Amino acid sequence: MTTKQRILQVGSLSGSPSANQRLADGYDVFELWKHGDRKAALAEHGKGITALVTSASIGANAELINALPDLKAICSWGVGYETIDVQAARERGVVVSNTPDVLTDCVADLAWGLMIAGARRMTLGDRYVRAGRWGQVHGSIPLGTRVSGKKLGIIGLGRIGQAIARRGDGFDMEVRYHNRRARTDVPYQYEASLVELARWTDFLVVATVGGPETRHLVNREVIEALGPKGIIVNIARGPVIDEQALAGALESGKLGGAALDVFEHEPNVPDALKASDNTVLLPHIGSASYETRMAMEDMMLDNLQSWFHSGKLVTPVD
Ligand code: 8YV
Repeated sequence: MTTKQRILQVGSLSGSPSANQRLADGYDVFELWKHGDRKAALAEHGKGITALVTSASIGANAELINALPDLKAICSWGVGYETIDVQAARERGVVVSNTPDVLTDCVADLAWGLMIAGARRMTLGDRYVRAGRWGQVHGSIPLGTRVSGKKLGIIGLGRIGQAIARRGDGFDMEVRYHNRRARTDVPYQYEASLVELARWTDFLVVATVGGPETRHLVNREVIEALGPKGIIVNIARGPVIDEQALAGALESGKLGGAALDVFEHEPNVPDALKASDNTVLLPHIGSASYETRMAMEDMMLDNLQSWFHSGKLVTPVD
């Protein structure tokens, strides 16, 4: 009989089809989230644990990393890793993996779904039909705005930003982007100024990484440059947009609309965004298709297995 390797799982991966079960089947899992006093639990059980599993939303801070004296690897389920203190891990010689590529298409698809839903008022129309208002009142919902042939501005032209841009071809859209630096491997025009990109575009899609360096990158000035006819889409991270400024601009009519999958303080969504007819609001479901969540799960488990077998991760970050 082979003894199972011991790992620490920070939180339940309930958004994954079978990750919790596969981890429990393959490993001796210490389930940290089931312990009320996390500090005491780590002090008692932390020694000897060499690998931990977490997710983009659950993360792993420096306190956790440093409470595990034998930790060597962090395997995360999710592509974003701003919630993992990679610097603290690096200082301790701990390697970190994420799940890139496998969710790119689903997140890009959702960005387009949001863009079209926002422009064509799809969720407003849905509410109208469900409320039995179709045929009861004169007229219909207010006219939306055309998507095909319009201008598409993308913030962050990484893997997901590029997948969003490629889909713009099918809609005859001109694409420009803002990024930390201009890319030499894409056919789209770079805008060094985010305000200028917002002023130029019809749809502004946020696809950048999260974390302190992009917090409130989309501020009041950017939002007002996008203007009363512009629509902002966010499939990246909530804090990239100043949510208060966004709500204020929607209320005062200085911004046309917002279609959002992510929020500053998830799962809390400001009442002003919920009250607006010009918003589309989703509960952070960019990667939430069965196929993609399964592929993320496979990749996280592959990293864990590879690290135990060879000391190497399959998809290390950086
Ligand atoms: C995850 C995500 O569903 O991968 C990411 O970075 O934001 C989503 O795909 C979720 O955050 C996992 O915790």
